[in-house]
Amino acid sequence: HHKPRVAVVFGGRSSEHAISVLTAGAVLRAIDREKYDVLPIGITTDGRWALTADDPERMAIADRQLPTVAALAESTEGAVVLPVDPTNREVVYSEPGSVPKALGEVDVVFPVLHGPYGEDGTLQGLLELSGVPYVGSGVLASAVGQDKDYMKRVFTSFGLPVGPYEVIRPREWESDPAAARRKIVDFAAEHGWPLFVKPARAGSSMGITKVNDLGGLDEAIEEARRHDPKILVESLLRGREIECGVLEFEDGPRASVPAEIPPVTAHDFYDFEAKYIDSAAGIVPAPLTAEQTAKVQELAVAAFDAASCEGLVRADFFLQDNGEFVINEINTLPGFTPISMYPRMWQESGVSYPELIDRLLQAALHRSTGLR
Ligand code: G1L
Repeated sequence: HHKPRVAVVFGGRSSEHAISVLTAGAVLRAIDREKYDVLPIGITTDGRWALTADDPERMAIADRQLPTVAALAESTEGAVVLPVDPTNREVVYSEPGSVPKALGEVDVVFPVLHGPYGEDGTLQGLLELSGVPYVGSGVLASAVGQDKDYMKRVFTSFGLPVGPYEVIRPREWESDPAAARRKIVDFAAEHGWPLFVKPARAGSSMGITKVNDLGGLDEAIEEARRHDPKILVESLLRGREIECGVLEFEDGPRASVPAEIPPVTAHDFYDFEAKYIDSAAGIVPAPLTAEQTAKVQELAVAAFDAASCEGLVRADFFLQDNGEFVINEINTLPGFTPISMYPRMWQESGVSYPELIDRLLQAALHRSTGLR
């Protein structure tokens, strides 16, 4: 019996490639090597999979340069290179003209990938078909977590409070933009300006515009549609931004202490960088009453269950001025550097970063493949 082999899959065809490499570096540093063997598998921005060196020191910002899988692969003598595929189960790599070396069987995949082709269910589907267990949510929950339209529909059907929104589907805009515009104007008449126009499926905060009046609407729609032909319109939710982590324990999901994201002054909303890098700005635990804390923890676990999440989720809320929470979204692969909100909330709840990683790996290894 060998130690379980963990393939940490990172990088990928995402604008958040470098964040993924930084996160994978932190994960590689924190995995218990007495307990697990580790295979770092990078995906280049053009989609090639390669075994990279197990060298977390090089997966960091150096000389003001963001790390990339391509740079890691090129500059690691002998360490890489030919395409590997953990879904082959037996990871094999070879150098040109040499006998392939078997690295052994992958027991579990730790996906450190953001957005399309990483956390949207597609990688999860590939791993299901290959019969490889993996950390985190399955196909359905991952896809729901990536689509703000279906996410809200799922929450609503489970009785969770969501804010007002409208959806403009691709054919609606393409066949009758005037009718779509009217739909949004009616929405604004009911809920007020400003509005946020967002791509329905996109990582982070890209393509989102705050629209103050009718004049800015078309450009905001076009901008959102550059990221996704399906768009969402939401009203501005006034209130405090509260987040809560959910982690699967042996006996089921539990909620962390919540955190508060203070209002950002320099930006109009909590943007990409703030979310992944400067999350040290979040206040953990959030200054809430015992009742408010219990309520948001209950809602976070209910959101985890509503979307059929597995392993972990970060649930983001607004605490409105009337004292009611509304759920804004869930994140099935939340920011995961040691200073990101999700690990910080668990740290404050008594679960350290290495223990968090161990729990996620154990949950994945104990999950059976197939329907559950
Ligand atoms: F622990 C998990 F579930 F495996 C995990 C893996 C990756 C949690 C969160 C993340 N996050 C990311 O990979 C990130 C893309 C948000 C950083 Cl790129």
